[in-house]
Amino acid sequence: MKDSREHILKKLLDAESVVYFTGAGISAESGISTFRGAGGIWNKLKPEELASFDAFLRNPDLVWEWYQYRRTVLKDAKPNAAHIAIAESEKSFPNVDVVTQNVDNLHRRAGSTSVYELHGNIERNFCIKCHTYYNQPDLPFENKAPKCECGGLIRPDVVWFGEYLPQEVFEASEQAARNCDVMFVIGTSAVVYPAAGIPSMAIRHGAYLIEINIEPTDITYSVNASLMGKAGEVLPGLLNEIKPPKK
Ligand code: BV8
Ligand code: ZN
Repeated sequence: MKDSREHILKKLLDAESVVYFTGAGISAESGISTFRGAGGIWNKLKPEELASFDAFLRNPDLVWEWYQYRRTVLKDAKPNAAHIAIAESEKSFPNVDVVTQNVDNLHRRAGSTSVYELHGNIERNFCIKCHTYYNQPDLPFENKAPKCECGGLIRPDVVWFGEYLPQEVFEASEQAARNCDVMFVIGTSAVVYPAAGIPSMAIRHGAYLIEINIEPTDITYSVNASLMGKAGEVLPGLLNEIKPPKK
């Protein structure tokens, strides 16, 4: 049995520090496809075939083209009601951090001011030889992996399978998880590590966990409250109930 709505609202009203741990599901209502579950990209492609450095070296143009396709989808995408509710909730809680596995930059575009990107950002690219950065929109949307002046291949600045997460970002995310009173776990299948270990760290340090997903996940059994439904509907509904009164 999970906690009642009244109990959840009480926890939120008392919260000083809130962390939103998000995955691809929070961007689904912005038209960005998820990786797993119904319609997920991994259903058609294998992650190892695309999201790994070996895959990139084996076929740089194929991997580059996949990211270019995702960037064109992103160009027309907008932050949805869930991203916006998170940004606006900075007025409701003294301390708000977003720890995201997403690379789509939608939390920042929604106005969130403290965003930790565990898996990088698709709008940044760098040369694998000299590490010069080439960020969008400087790079034309061509479909062949471009080359740096030094001759090195240019790759997206995202974390692929078998690659380490950015150290300071990961440590800051663990710190936020240890210090928060409430952690939302939104739109993630919670299967990719070490990111998926962040919610368990919050639980070990006494945080109250609220999951929002359209289906149960690996973490559902261990959260305090599991709210089934679309993030863009469930989250604004909940946060509206604790919004500070309009001055
Ligand atoms: C690492 C690239 C240390 C960026 C991604 C062998 C060798 C090395 C490591 C491993 C190995 N075997 C296993 C590992 C560990 C591996 C891992 O965890 N594998 C899993 C799959 C078993 N992890 C790694 O490799 C990590 N690095 O361990 O380094 C190391 C180094 C060297 C040697 C040894 C160890 C790196 C992990 C990062 C991989 N990068 N992508 C990109 O292109 O995006 S993974 C990919 O999955 C994305 O990054 C994504 O962020 C991540 C997690 O997915 P989710 O966000 O959860 O999305 P998903 O589609 O799964 O779920 C969506 C959810 O939303 C669903 O639950 C759905 O129900 C819900 N939903 C849908 N719609 C809605 C909704 N909810 C609410 N509202 C809606 N409307
Ligand atoms: Zn270079």
